Amino acid sequence: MRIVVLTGAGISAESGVPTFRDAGGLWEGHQVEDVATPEAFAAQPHVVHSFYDARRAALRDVAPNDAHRALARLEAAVGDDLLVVTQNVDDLHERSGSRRVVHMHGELRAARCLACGVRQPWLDPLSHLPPCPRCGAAALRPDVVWFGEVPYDMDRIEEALGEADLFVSIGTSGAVYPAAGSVRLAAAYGARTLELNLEPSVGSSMFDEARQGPATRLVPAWVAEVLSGP
Ligand code: BV8
Repeated sequence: MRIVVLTGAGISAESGVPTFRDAGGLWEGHQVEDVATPEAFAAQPHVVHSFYDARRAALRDVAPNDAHRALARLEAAVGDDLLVVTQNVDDLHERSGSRRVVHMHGELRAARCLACGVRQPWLDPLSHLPPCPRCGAAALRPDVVWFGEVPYDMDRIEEALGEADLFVSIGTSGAVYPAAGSVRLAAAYGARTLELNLEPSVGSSMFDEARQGPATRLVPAWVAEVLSGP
């Protein structure tokens, strides 16, 4: 059975990573327009850099939770039959042992050079405008996908959705496209669809089944079901 899982901020919430839209979430600290758009970066690069520098540094204080670990267990059991597509820019899927992870909105622990275009792992701050290791230009930006920018790996994601027997959405409000359109695409190609979320998302009604609860309870239970199934 081929499974595609889409995760959002809700899967990292119990690890202590703030979500975007719940009370006290990241967007509350900053207006979306202030930090997650190329226009904001062009107008006030230091505000945007400090927003991402703070989130990159905060990764050192968080750890994967039982939901991330359950997905890594599932991948260990089914291998290439599972693909995790994440909207998250944290590295908790990788740190829990998942190998097959697509970061459609990029990663905090990477930088992209606006001069030579190279994308590279990056763990340090960017706000002091360090030189690009490849070309030397002081032109590095966070390697995340902002509003109005094209998400990464859309071809691979759409191909996987087209071949999926089961699509599971975990911890996302379904507010942002094209990620939020994944359930419709998967269903159109005949996949069964399941939502695991703290509360019904915007698109809950598009799923064959929607379960509510914390990811650290719902995801291990669902993985146990899959691993004990036929
Ligand atoms: C694009 C990276 C063209 C950066 C992010 C008008 C209508 C429709 C669409 C648009 C429109 N105007 C513009 C658009 C397009 C726009 C968009 O969708 N805007 C929205 C706001 C209307 N999209 C874009 O610009 C995208 N690009 O469209 O390009 C294109 C498209 C396709 C092909 C070619 C060209 C790019 C969007 C990417 C933006 N970057 N992040 C960063 O991280 O700073 S978005 C960011 O918010 C996340 O990555 C995620 O995608 C998104 C939503 O966040 P969630 O992960 O869902 O988190 P949220 O807080 O919202 O929800 C958390 C959920 O978890 C909740 O439901 C909660 O109940 C639940 N939860 C909480 N705790 C738990 C839990 N669940 C379980 N357990 C818990 N413990």
